[in-house]
Amino acid sequence: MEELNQIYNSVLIGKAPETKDLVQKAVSGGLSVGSIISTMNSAMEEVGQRFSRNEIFLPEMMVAARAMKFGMEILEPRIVGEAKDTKGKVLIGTIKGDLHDIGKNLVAMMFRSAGFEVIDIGVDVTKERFLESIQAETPQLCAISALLTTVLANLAETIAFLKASEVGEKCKIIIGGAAVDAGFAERVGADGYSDDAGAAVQMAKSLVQSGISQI
Ligand code: B12
Repeated sequence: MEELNQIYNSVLIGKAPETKDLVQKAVSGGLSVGSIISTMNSAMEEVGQRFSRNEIFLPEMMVAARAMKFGMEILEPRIVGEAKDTKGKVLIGTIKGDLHDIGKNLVAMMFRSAGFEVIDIGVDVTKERFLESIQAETPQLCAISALLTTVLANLAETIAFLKASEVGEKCKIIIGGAAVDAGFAERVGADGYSDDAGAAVQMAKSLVQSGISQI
């Protein structure tokens, strides 16, 4: 599909205003939000691979991220819409040492669109801040994003810290992001893992329905 190819290339080379225009045209022309997001995700995947092969460097990765964010600005109101009822409350953040937030923001949008109340506490979040925020906000779920392998120790430590705390029994922890997988999630005692924002919402719904009480 020509429009999707154009969006892919525009994100890949980091043309932010052009990406915004192309995404606007694509949605006006009836293309699905899901197909546009997965196209932009594929472009970011390719950006990551080129970065690993030293074909591009940090500035190129930054402009590509900015382009995807511009595209997401058009999609956000279409994803989030008007939630009619509350399915539960989710607190979300990216783990300490990690500044990646595109995936976290996408997961937050999907939760909002499914009727969850979302408290986004940002990036580079310490275990103490996770705990304080959970105590203050009393969510049923805490969602943690991690894209760098260098932050996996922080993530494991944070999960152990929260599980050993007074919120441990009451607030379930789900994790995701390029640095983690289901095996890691199980080893560190997370209650759930997903590699995809849509599937994360389904998992969250079943965790909430399985009778987790609010703190
Ligand atoms: C964009 C990007 C950046 C941008 C981030 C901009 C931003 N505001 O987020 C910038 C340029 C700043 C950046 C910086 C760096 N980056 Co970077 N970055 C990427 C890149 C290309 C894309 C990430 C992205 O946004 N993808 C699109 C989103 C939608 O996908 P996603 O985040 O994976 O999220 C989806 C799922 O994972 C899941 N998900 C995500 N979070 C959660 C949470 C929960 C609870 C759940 C259930 C699901 C879930 O749902 C999302 C939607 O489906 C990746 C490559 C990659 N393949 O991931 C590298 C990558 C993550 N970066 C990498 C590196 C090395 C760095 C730097 C260290 C580079 C440097 N030398 O400085 C710095 C680190 C800065 C820091 N301290 O965080 C490496 C990490 C390698 C590793 N093994 O650790 C990668 C993998 C690139 C590579 N192949 O080498 N980066």
